[in-house]
Amino acid sequence: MEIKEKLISKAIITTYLQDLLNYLESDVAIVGAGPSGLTAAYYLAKAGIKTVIFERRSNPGGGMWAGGIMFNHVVFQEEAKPILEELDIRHTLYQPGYYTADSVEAVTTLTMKAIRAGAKIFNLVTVEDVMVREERVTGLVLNWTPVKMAKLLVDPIAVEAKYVIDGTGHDAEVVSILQKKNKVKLPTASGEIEWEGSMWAERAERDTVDKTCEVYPGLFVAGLSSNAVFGSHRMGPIFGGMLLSGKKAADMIKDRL
Ligand code: 48F
Repeated sequence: MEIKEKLISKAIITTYLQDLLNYLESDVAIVGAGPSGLTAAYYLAKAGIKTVIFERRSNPGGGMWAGGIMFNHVVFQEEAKPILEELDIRHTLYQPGYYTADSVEAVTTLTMKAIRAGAKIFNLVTVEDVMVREERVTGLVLNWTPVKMAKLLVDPIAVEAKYVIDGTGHDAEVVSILQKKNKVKLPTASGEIEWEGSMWAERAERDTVDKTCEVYPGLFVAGLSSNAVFGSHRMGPIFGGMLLSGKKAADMIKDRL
C-alpha cells in the first residue's frame, strides 16, 4: 500500500476539528485530567452525560504517575476499594484498610476507562479564563499550552458547558481565575480561597470528599482543588480521596442534570 503523508495530515486535521467542533458545547467540562477529574469523567460519561476534559500537559494522570518520591506505587484506603474494583485497577492488601496499586497501572486504567465510557480528553490545552453570565459559570476559555509557555500573544477560544469541574489540584486554577477576575464570594470562611495547609493525610482525605461541592453556580471543585479552596491539608501519595471526590462531583452533577 502506498502511504501519502498528505493523507496522514488530512486524517488528523479533519478528525481533530470534528472533535473540537463537537465539544464547543458539552454538559460537563472538567479542567485537569488528574485522578479526581478522570474519575468524575468516568462516572459522568458512564451515565450518558456529554463530558470533556481539558488537560494542560500532554499526558493525563496529574500527580498520580510518580507515587511517592518517584517510588511508583500509590496507596488507597478501604473506602476507595469499590471504585478500584469497578475500574478494575488491581490492588494488593498491605495492612487492614491500606491497599497498594502500581501508579502507572492506576493512571492508565483510569484514563482508558474514562475515555471508553465516552469522555473526551483534549490534552495540551490550558484553561486560562472562565465565562460568567448572570452570576453563573457558563464555559471555559482555552489556549494551547505551548502558547502559554512561550508567552505568545495569541487570543484564546471559548467553549460552553452546563457545569464545570475544577480538578486542577493544588492551585485550584479555575476558582482562582473566577475569584480574581469576577470578585465573587465563595462559600468558605473568608469568602475567598483559603489555600491548602501542611500535610495531614487523615484530615485531608476526609475533607477532599466532604468539601467537594458547587462553589459557585455552575462550578464544582473536586480533588485537591477542594482542599485548596476550603483551606484543608495536603495528603501526599494516598489517592482514595481523589477517586471518591471525583465520584461525588459526578453524582452531584448527575442529580442536577
Ligand atoms: O494535581 P492533580 O493530580 O489533581 P487531583 O486530581 O489529584 C491530586 C493528586 O494527584 C496529588 C495528591 C493526592 O494524593 O497529593 O497531588 O486533585 O491533577 C491536576 C491536573 O490539572 C492540570 C494539571 O496539568 C494536572 O494534570 N491542570 C492544572 N491547571 C490547569 C490544568 C489548567 N489551567 N488548564 C488545564 N489543565
